[in-house]
Amino acid sequence: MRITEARVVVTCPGRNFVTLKIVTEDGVTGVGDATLNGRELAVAAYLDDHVVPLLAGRDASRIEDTWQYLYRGAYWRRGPVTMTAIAAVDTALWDIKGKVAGLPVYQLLGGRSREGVTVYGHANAEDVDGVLDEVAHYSGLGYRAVRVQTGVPGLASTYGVGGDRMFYEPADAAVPTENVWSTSRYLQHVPTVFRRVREEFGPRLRLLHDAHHRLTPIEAARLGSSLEPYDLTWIEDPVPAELQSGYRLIRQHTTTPVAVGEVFNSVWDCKQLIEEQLVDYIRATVVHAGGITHLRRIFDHAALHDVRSGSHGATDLSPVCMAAALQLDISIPNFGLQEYMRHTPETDAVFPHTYRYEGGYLHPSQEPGLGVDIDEERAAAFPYRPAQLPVNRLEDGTVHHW
Ligand code: GCO
Ligand code: MG
Repeated sequence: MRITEARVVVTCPGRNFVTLKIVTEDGVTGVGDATLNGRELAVAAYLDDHVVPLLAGRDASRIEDTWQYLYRGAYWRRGPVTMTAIAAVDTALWDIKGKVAGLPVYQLLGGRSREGVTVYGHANAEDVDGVLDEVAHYSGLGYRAVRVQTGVPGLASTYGVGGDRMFYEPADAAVPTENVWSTSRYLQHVPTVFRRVREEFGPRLRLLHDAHHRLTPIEAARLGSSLEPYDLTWIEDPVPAELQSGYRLIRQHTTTPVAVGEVFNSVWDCKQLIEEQLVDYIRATVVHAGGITHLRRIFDHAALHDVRSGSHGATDLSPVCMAAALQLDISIPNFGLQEYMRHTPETDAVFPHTYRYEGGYLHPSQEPGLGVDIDEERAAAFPYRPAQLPVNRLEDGTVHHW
């Protein structure tokens, strides 16, 4: 079954998404997400200029061979742009394989290992009272796990807070917005928030927090130990992901579990953290870590070391990525949690899908393939708009991690 065509669709139904659609000689189509927030056109160009010309005439059934061909064959390996482009091809080929087999992709991955995919939502607000309302809202929707982020007193803006609460979107300007950050204000504030949330909601609700790469290892160790009384499921990205040995120091000081990986692109980025058991959850995604084929490899490696999955699921990952993520989440033995930020109705209309939320779980589509598509006519009505993620500065003006 030969590939006859592959096209890259860039659309902006409220935010930018890049999608690859592959068509076979029998008219079977498959889709893959290729969105890299703030760098969308780099991946679109990589696909258009360097990948699409190689696809025509290839056998669509040879997923592994195509993955190796694009990874090894490029010589210049890894990195977010390359791995996102490979992921899009890989995801689209799994979609095609499922459709040809007449099975949802998770059946090809070994079938269901659980009844549903436990998700966590985002409770974001400027202050503690606001965040208590948001946690109540998610808990009312049936969520069993909630990520809690609030504004920090004395700082004008904070990661994770702002805009529309159900549809948080940080990539908000063509030239990056600048935020101001203070680690000391943050470290003093966060434990007070979780104390209130636990007092209000009791011990059962799972609570999570994202430090978004901003701390040094010893600061992260302090955050972890100050949050121990509130029994968090994880603190996420406590230090910049490049600093893998820094996780050893965090581990020496706290039993608060650690999650990392949304900016990782391959098993090589995860290897040390997994093998030394320096993290508890690995949060790599289908779209940024080489597709279903490679993310499965990462999760299998993690399973050997009792590390669980906790895949990134922000709104900058399209419903195509979510549909693919759920196929893996439902099938792997070491699933942990799946992040779920709702997409806007405009985005849902551009990407019709049949995965569904019910009572704290997402359920993958039962249709052959991934159960998601792109409506190219609707997509064309939303042209690309330049939008970048913010830049962070310390109070004295020094550029810091965002
Ligand atoms: C998360 C992430 C996001 C990222 C965003 C960047 O845990 O959901 O940290 O909020 O900032 O996906 O593109
Ligand atoms: Mg995060």
